[in-house]
Amino acid sequence: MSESAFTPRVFSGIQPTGNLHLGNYLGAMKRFVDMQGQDFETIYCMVDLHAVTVWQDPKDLMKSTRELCAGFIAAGIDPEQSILINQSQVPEHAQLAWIFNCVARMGWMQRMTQWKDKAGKNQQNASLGLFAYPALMAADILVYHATHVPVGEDQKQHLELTRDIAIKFNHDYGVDFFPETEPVIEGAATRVMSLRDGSKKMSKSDVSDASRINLTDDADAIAKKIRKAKTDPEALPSEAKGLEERPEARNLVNIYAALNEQSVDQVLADVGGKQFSEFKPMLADLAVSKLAPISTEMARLMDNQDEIDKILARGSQRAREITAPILRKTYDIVGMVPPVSL
Ligand code: AQP
Repeated sequence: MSESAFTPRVFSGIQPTGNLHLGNYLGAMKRFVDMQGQDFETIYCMVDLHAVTVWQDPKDLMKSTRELCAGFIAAGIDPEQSILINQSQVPEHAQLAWIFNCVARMGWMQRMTQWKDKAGKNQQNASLGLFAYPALMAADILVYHATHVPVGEDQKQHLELTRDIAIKFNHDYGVDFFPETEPVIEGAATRVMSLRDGSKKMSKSDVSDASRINLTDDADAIAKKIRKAKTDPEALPSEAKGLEERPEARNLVNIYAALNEQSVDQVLADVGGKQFSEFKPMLADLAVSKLAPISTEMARLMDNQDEIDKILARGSQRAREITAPILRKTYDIVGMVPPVSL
């Protein structure tokens, strides 16, 4: 089916697993805010059902979900303009995921690099939910007939699988029902790397807090982490190709470019030839000026949790106006008898 048959609609999500970081902000949240202002309906989700594919302390999960909602709003998501939800309040996500569990093939799931990375050598002991994670992600997206999904580079393979599931469902049932969703992986910071190791992605689960800038870090912590970030002894080059073999330098320049909404070439035209002793304070000032207002606003919103809970409840009401008819139509296609009124 041609994409134009579907309402332009953006869906994306973040796991409420704590330690929301600069990679989540630049790779995902900032992109979500950019897309909110364009010609799309925008739906953003705290994917709590995904979070429990690995153990979560219940109290931490609740706090992290509210904190993530506060983070979305502090970063610029307007809960009137966009729909903000936590996944477990919209049951159609999990219901459609079951259908997709029956469409997706074991071999497809076994090829997922995130499954291999997260289950590691102990796959027999990993949860069934962790294995089926990409089918739930496909349901998150397709239960809205979402046409575009902004994500970081690490989610590319899951989005390819989402398209495979849509194509197989449409083919198996002889329908043109689910769209082939487009990933939107754009900008200078689609893969922000650890500040301690330029070969590793900045990640919530890294044991070293110095590896990431958390959105809850204050100005002093941000400046200190950037000052201590791993670099090399060379001055910055004047062109992007001079960064090819320098992962840590490239990462800091990418972060600067993304925060300052410039291209890497524009940044290097200004800072080429400078030593890190000069560039790092510039980056720290920029990061503090962009991130400190977000952490201050998050803290303010977290003081009013009732308001956050109401935003999520209202979001799920609005979401279900979209998801309930799409799920019902899916069940009709599959041949499930609908309930009649008694
Ligand atoms: N380092 C990153 N650079 C750019 N984008 C990133 N994202 C995550 N890390 C980076 C993007 O953030 C969105 C939400 O990610 P998530 O929380 O759903 O899952 P994740 O990718 O598993 O996050 P982490 O930090 O890497 O967690 P752990 O440590 O648990 O594995 C996605 O769009 C993702 O691309």
